Parts: sequence; C-alpha cells; structure tokens
Amino acid sequence: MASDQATLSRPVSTIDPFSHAFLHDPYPHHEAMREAGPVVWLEQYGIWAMARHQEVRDSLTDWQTFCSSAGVGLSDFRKEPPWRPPSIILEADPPLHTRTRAVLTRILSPAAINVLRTTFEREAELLVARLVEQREFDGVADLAEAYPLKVFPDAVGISGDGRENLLPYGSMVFNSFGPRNDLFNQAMANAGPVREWIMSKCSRAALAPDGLGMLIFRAVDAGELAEDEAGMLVRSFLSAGIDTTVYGLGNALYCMARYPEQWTALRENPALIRGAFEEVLRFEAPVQTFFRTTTKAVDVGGVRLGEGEKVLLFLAAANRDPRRWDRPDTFDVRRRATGHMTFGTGIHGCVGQAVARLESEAIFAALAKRVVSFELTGEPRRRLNNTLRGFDTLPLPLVPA
Ligand code: OVM
Repeated sequence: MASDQATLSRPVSTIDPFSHAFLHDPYPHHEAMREAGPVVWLEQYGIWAMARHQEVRDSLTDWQTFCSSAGVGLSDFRKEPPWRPPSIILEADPPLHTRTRAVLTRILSPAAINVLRTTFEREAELLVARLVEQREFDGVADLAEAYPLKVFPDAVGISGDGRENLLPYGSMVFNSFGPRNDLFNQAMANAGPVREWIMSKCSRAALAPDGLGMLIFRAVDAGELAEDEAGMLVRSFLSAGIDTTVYGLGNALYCMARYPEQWTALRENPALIRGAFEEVLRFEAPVQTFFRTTTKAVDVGGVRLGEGEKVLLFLAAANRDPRRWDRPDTFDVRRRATGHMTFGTGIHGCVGQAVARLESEAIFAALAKRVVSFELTGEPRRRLNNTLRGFDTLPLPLVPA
C-alpha cells in the first residue's frame, strides 16, 4: 500500500541534534538533513525533523496540523507533565492563543515599541561609551548580556534587585525544549529559587505602573484576560525576552568581528544596520529550533507522518537552505535576509521582534559611531544550549574611532 511504501522509504538519520558535537557545529548536520529529504526520521528520539526552508515554513504556517499545545519542545505534554505550567501563548493553540496573542500583539506593536526608542538609544550610548573607554571588553557579559538585562526589565517594569535570576531562568526555559540531557540537568540545578523569584515578579503588585507588564494587566481591566492569565503573560516576557536578544546581540558582535569588511560597510553606511541584524539572524540564528506536534496524519513530500508525532523544525537550517538562498553560507549585510525563519512565521511568529530589532539597532548605531574594528584575538567560547546558539565569552579588543 502507498502509505506502507512511504513509511518504508522515509529517510532515517542517527544524528543527535542535542549532542555537544552537533551543537558546537550544527551546519554540516543541517546540510545532511536537508539533503536526506523533506522530512527525516531521527531514530534516537523517535521524532521527525525538517530542515528545508519550504517545509519549515509550511509547517509553521499550518498550525491546525502542526500544533503547539502539546509543547514546542521534545516533551509531549499529553504524555508527560510539563516542568512548569505551559505558556498560554507559546504552548497554546487557538482559541486560547488567539486571545492572548491579540493582547501582546498590541502591546508590542512597532508603533508601541517605538516609544521606547529614546530610552533604548540613550542606554546604548552610555554603555558603548563606557566600553570604548575600557578598550577591551567581553562582548557577552559586558554588552550582549548587560544591555538587554538593563533595558528590557526596565521596560517591563521589573524592580532592579534579583535580575541575576533572569539568565538562569532563560537557560532553564530554552534547555527544557530539548531532552533531559546534561544541559537540561545543569540548567535545572537551582530551579526552585529561580522560578520563585520569576513568579514573584509577575503579579500586578510587583510591576511598575508605567511599564509593559502593567499594560498586560490593563487588558484584565478591559475584560480581555483573567488576572492569573496576565501574570502568565508577564512570565512569557521574562521567559522569551532576555536570552533570545542576549544570544542575538552576541552573535551579531561575533559576525562583525569575524567579517571585518562587513563591519566597515556598516560604519560607512549606517542605513545598512537594520538589514545587517536580519542577516545575523539568518546566518547565526540565536534560536535554532522549535518543535510542533501533529494533530492528524499528514503527507510531507511523499512521506506519511502519523498523528501525535513530534516534529523538530530546524529554523537555522532553513536559513541556509540553498533552495532558498544564494550563497547561503556567506554572511552579507547587503542581502535581503527577510524571510529567514529565526522569528518563526504564522500565528506564533515572534511577537517581540520589534523589541529585538530596537535593541540591536540602538547598540550597533552606537558602536558604528565609536568603533573602527573589533579584533577577535582568542577563540571565543561557546555556551551550549538545547535551543539557543551563542557564546559564553567573546574577548573583544576594539579600535576606537
Ligand atoms: C513563553 C516563551 C518562552 C520561551 C520562548 C518563547 C520564543 C515564549 O513562556 O511564552 O518564545
């Protein structure tokens, strides 16, 4: 029968996408999976994987077939209890998702976020001026972490004390999308106190009156959300809003140091800064993967997927698919990089992308005024994570303007 035939001919791979070797250098493995077929069976985990741009995009767009409510990590919420109450936006389907998403779409719209621009630019100028005086800095701790940890919690309206919990929490969240491996266990080592701190910051009483967090509670007053749902959406801000931009800014710095002629192009023409960040997101995606779960049997390129099966979507592999991109392995700030899958697409496409773009534009505009070049003297050290790709340390001596 046709379906047996398809099952028999499914491409199979022994790759472990959460092994250290894979996470250190995923790109050859991405290519192998793209070339294996439109969908590949990863036998170690008993899951499907998609690495081509077309199939990743189509799956993200078809939320009826590829749902999020069973979790967007390896764990199937229908079979094992989630490590925390599921996110009511990320790990939800319509109609719940539609209601929560509408609130955050409004609060995080480009026009609403533009109100933050003056503050974000001032903070970027202050930080970069300080780093340039130092002559040498760690691109991760001193910039990629320091900046989002200042401006984003300020914007949400979180008090200053205890912010050292935000990165450990992000590490828990993003490692938890993978298997319960060494990275997961390390991230969860101090889970209790970190979670308690996070949850204590999510209530109406804990939030500044003029921040993005309180805007969520205004939606309660308008009858759009329940009080506990508002707290859960503040938790989503604190889960999704820090590590993603930390890794993104770190990867951007790495690209500018690694490809100095591209940095020169930006300095000479700051109008390229906005597109350059999109190219960083395409080329070194801070968020590498997300899962979906099938709600029914479905055909993908002639291969039959069953119902209730996990599908690993390689956003970062789609971003370098030669079927979609010219010279996919070349970092080129002048290319049209929009259409990359790093923000996802469809109903779950990144709701905070205006914040991410604002942070990168503020930082790289400030750097472009003051830094002629970065020099990668030593090998940067990677920080491995089951979902995120980025660095632990980026020692960057810089040549001031
Ligand atoms: C959330 C959440 C957590 C991590 C990532 C994310 C990329 C959302 O808690 O809603 O979106």
